[in-house]
Amino acid sequence: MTPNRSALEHDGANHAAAVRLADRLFAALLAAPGTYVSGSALAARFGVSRTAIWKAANRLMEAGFPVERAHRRGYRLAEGYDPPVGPNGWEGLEGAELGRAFRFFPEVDSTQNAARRWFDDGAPHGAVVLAERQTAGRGRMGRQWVSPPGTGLWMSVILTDGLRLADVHALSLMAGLAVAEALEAFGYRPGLKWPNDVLLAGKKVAGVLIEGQGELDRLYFAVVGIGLNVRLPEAFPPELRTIATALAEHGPPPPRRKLAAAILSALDRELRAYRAEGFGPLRERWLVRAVSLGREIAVETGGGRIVGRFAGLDDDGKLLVETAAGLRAIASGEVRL
Ligand code: BT5
Repeated sequence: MTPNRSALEHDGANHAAAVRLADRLFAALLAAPGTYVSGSALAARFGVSRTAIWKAANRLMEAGFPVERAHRRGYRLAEGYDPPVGPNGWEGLEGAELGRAFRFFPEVDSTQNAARRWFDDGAPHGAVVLAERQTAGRGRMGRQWVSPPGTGLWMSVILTDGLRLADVHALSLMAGLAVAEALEAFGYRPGLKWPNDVLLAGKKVAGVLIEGQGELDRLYFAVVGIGLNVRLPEAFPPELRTIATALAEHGPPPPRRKLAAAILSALDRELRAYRAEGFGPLRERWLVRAVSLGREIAVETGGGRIVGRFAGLDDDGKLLVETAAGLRAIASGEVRL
C-alpha cells in the first residue's frame, strides 16, 4: 500500500467516524425529546471524549440541525423540532405492510441510495428510509432534488413483494396519488401532474422517483422515493421559487410524522387495491385530481414533442394524448401544461 493511499484511507475513516458519531448523537437526542442530555453521559455512552461530542454537535449545527447546547446541562434538540418519525415508528399504521421497519438518517447522500444499500443488506418489504437532509437528493433523469434539513419529508419505501416490471408506471402514479390523498386528509387541495408531480395552486409541492431492478415478469425490488416540501427553505434557489411551493405556504403544516404516516397508509391501501383489482379503480381516483385533463398539453418525449388533448390514462398508467394523427399512449416524458 502506498503512503498516499493509506493517508487517504485514514482521512476517509476519520471522516466516516465523525459522521457516524454525529448520527448517533442525533439519534440519542431524538430519543429524549425536550430534555438535555449531558455531554459526559453522551461521551460515556459512545466511548468517546466530551470534545468528540462537542465536535459532533458542532457538525450537526453547522449542517442546519436544531441542536441546542446549554452550559452545565448538555445538549438537546430544539423544542419545536418536528421529527419525521417517532422513536417507535408511526401511529396509525397498524396492519399496514409499509413502515414497520425504518431508518432515519440526519444526513445521507440520497434516501434512494440508502434504501438500495439496505435492500442489499436484507431490508424487509415495506421498509422506509428517511433523512433530515440529503446531500445528493435526486429527481428523474439525473436531475437534482433540493433537500435541506428541517424543511421537508425525504423518504424512500422499499418494495420487494408481488410486483412486475410492468407495474412501475402504475407505482409511480400510486405514489403521487398517495401523497395527494394524504394532503387532502389535512385539508389541502392538491392536483396531480403526470407522471409524478403533486401540485398546490399550480406549483410543485412533491415529487416521486421510482427506481428498481427486475426482469420482465418479476421485480426484485422497487424503491419509491417521495420528496414533499413542508416548509419553504430559505436557501431555496430563486429559480425554484417560481415553480415550487411548500405546505407552509398554504396554511400551518401538520407534524411531519403525521404526514409520513398518512402517505404510507394511503400507499399501503393503494398497493393492496392494485394487487386485487389492477390499475382500473385507481385510474379514476388519479384522474379526478389531474390538472389539465381534457385540455391541450405538450409532452417532451425521447422521440420528440407531442402536442394534443390530454385524454386520460391507459390500463398501465401511460398518458393518453389525442393528437391530430390519432391517440398516442406515452410511457415517459415531461408534460408542459
Ligand atoms: C422528481 O423528479 O420530482 C422526483 C423527486 C424525488 C425526491 C425524493 S426525496 C426522497 C428520495 N431520495 C431522493 O434522492 N429522491 C427521492 P423530477 O420530476 O425530475 O423533478 C426534478 C425537478 O424538480 C428539478 O429539476 C427542479 O426543477 C425541481 N426541484 C428540485 N428540488 C425541488 C424541491 N425541493 N421542490 C420542488 N421542486 C424541486
